[in-house]
Amino acid sequence: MSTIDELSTAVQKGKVKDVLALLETGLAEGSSAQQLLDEGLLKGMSLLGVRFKNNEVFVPEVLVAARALNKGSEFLKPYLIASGVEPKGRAVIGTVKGDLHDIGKNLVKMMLEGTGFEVTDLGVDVPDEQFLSALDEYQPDILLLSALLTTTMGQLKSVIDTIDAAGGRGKAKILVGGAPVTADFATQIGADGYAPDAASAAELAFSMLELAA
Ligand code: B1M
Repeated sequence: MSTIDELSTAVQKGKVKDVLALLETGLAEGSSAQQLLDEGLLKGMSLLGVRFKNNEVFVPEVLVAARALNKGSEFLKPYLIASGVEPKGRAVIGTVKGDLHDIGKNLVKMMLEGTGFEVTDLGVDVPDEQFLSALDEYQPDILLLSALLTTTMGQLKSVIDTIDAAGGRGKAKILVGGAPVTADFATQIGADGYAPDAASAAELAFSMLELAA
């Protein structure tokens, strides 16, 4: 089995030590950090996701796999992002209320840091009011909202409505994303932008910052 395939298997089994060792081996063999992330770590989680959907594995197994994936992507962080980037803007990110998924959010955060954002992470299951108060507390240029469930997509609108009702609109650009979210949905709920993946979220945030400058 190739190192990348072993990596995918180690994520599915939630073996943190093996994941870290295989990442070192993969880098030493000449694989790129992006390849190890996409074809190893994320592919492993995607395969596990299919088994999760088919009720072949359950929440505890998926949780240990998520932990292994998060540890693995933290390890890859210095290889994925340019070092020594000066902070160019501020961002606040979080997963909306009712939603505990954080792997995608963590990747978006990592990419934002790589493009020179100072990022405050509010975590998961974040109430609308906390996003609202973060606008004054951290004064971000960009507010990023992540939702992974069809049942929590509506919460994106609820956060935007809460900010609008409090007169907070215009304090920061609001970007939304997550697997079930689409560009059309983002427009419908009045978001300022949508990105399908972590790298394009960072690019879009950066271009919004440049436009505002
Ligand atoms: Co959940 N889960 N889960 N889960 N889980 C999904 C999302 C699901 C598709 C699985 C399935 O049934 N096939 C399904 C959702 C179905 C739906 O709504 N249509 C599902 C379900 C149903 C559930 C529960 C309800 C299961 C249950 O309890 N019966 C439950 C809900 C809990 C809750 O949130 N309240 C639940 C729980 C969990 C765990 C806690 C066990 C765990 C999360 C652990 C964690 O995150 N720390 C988990 C996981 C890991 C998954 C899967 C397997 C993997 C998700 C993931 O991290 N993918 C997932 C199945 C799958 O995706 N194949 C599944 C990798 C990650 C990199 O991708 O997050 O999409 P993603 O991020 C992408 C883009 O979406 C984008 O960038 C990233 C890539 O670059 N992106 C943004 C994300 N946020 C962005 C923000 C942006 C821009 C882009 O700008 C602001």
